[in-house]
Amino acid sequence: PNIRKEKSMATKPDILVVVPTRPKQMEMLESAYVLHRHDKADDRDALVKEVGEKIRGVVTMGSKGLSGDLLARLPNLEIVACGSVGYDTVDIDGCKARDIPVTNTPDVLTNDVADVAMALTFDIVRGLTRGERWVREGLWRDKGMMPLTTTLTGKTMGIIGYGRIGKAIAQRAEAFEMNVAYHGRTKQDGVSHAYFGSPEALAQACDVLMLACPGGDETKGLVSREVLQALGPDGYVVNIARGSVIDEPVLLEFLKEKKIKGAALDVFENEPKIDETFFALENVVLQPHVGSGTEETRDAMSQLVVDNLAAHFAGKPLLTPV
Ligand code: 8YV
Repeated sequence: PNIRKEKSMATKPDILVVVPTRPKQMEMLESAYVLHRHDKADDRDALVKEVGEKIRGVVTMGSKGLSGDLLARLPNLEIVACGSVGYDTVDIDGCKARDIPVTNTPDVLTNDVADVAMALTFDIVRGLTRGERWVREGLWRDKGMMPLTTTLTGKTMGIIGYGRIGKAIAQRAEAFEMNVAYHGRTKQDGVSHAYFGSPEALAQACDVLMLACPGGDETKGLVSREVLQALGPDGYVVNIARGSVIDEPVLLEFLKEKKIKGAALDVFENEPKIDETFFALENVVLQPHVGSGTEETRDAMSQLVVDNLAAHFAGKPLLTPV
């Protein structure tokens, strides 16, 4: 029996864990595979040198992804299971060139991310966390009422990136009696919301510019000086996508000089060591990348990592290939 056990152990595929899943799913992975913990290794380079050749799968998330350098050191890699919907940090071109499938986690996080998008919108426009500070810091007591804010009713939300998450945000905005317009690479059929052919045109037409598009090279700096200028001094920007979508130094300049009214941000360049210029600004709401951050949703995202790997090693179709 010992021999049989050893043999079945020996056939377990070797997996490199760049970013772990939730604990329950890590246990599932531990029983099905031989895990090599890149995330925990003191000397990552030595680990990859030692096990790189035998790695058949990578488990990761958007925060770290899979770099081209690391990919090149995994010559027998068969699959990358990314535990987030965004995979802009995975070297997709490198994977494509080697026919290595990549999976992500669409759908399961849509509602939670859209909830945070709407909460951020509500917060920056109605001044919720500002009001919180007003109370806590004794300003209510010492100065009286907080300055009035702005109504959401009847305002227009312009959504850049009209995919699953963008549409779920649109639904929520409508529940707040906002108008909705969108910009994406193409005008979508069967959609009642107004389409704008450029980010500038959308920014010009809306009060709240909502970013819900993928990150990566294609959308880098999409929200440029011109777009923020078009949004104007009464406009707000809300970002639940990726920090890279906004030209951040320009955004900071516009916030400092009040050339836009405010920004509510769940994502930044250089997370978690974000530009500390943000800390001193009154006209921002800042969140530590929590869009999908509920236990239920993170479990579901982790389960997709487990299920996609299982499908791959069973020779079955992947559940959520990118
Ligand atoms: C993750 C996300 O928390 O799914 C995504 O694309 O941004 C988040 O759900 C993030 O990628 C953590 O690494």
